[in-house]
Amino acid sequence: MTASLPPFDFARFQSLLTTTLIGRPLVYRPVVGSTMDLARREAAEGAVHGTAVFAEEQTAGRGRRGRTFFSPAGANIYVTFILRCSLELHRTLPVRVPVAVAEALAAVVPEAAIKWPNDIWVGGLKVCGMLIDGELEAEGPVAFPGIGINVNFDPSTAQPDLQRIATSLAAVLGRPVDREALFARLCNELERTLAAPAADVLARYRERNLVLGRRVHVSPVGGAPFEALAVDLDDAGALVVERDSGVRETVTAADVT
Ligand code: BT5
Repeated sequence: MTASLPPFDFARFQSLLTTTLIGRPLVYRPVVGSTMDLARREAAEGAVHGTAVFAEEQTAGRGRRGRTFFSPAGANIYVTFILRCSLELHRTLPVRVPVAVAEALAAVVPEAAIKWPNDIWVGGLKVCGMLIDGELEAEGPVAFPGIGINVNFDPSTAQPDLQRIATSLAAVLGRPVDREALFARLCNELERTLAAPAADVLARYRERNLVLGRRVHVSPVGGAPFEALAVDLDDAGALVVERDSGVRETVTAADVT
């Protein structure tokens, strides 16, 4: 399968990139363990703000809480950005990154929506997962948003436990998707969203989310699971929920399994 894949079209990607910083430079690898680890190494060696670490395939792609993110070759997108940003901006990345990704994907599949805290779903199936790591280096804070998008390869066709969980954009559309154009759009959206006022980004999140106004199941680490109504989102990406008793509380991504 790998041999027949078209190679990454750098010229096309670059011609569609309108950013000044995000996606410049692009560190490209055919195969890595995880782009999260390679991005950390690149940052430790001085990689500039905006660098994108991109792989065709990951042999140890990861999700939250030690879970695996299945990352086969197949013209998908597995990328970690290196963002040298203030702690203030870093705090809001759990809102900014999903908004940028969802808007980029929605240009291809309009129904793409954010499933709090870190997925993009289409028709009840996951097409994208995100993970945001951080590090305090001597030169300042660095954030590592990692984004995995099933663009042309549907992982559920190769991984039986992802059936009824995952799909790809191409499977939804019934045709191949221009991955380089999508990736350039993602970089462009990310640059725009990082610069936008927090209130605007929150409004965009609310427009494109699958959770607000719905009942959610919360499984706090070390606490009893409960059901509640998701009523709002704060600017750091925590979910405000209302229990049946009327009591409101804030739930973070760490509180859900
Ligand atoms: C995530 O975790 O969804 C975060 C995924 C982040 C992946 C990117 S790829 C680039 C960068 N490098 C990395 O190593 N990671 C980042 P979580 O919410 O924990 O979801 C993990 C769960 O999603 C798994 O337990 C599966 O149920 C499901 N899953 C695994 N692979 C998938 C895939 N390719 N597509 C959709 N769902 C998947």
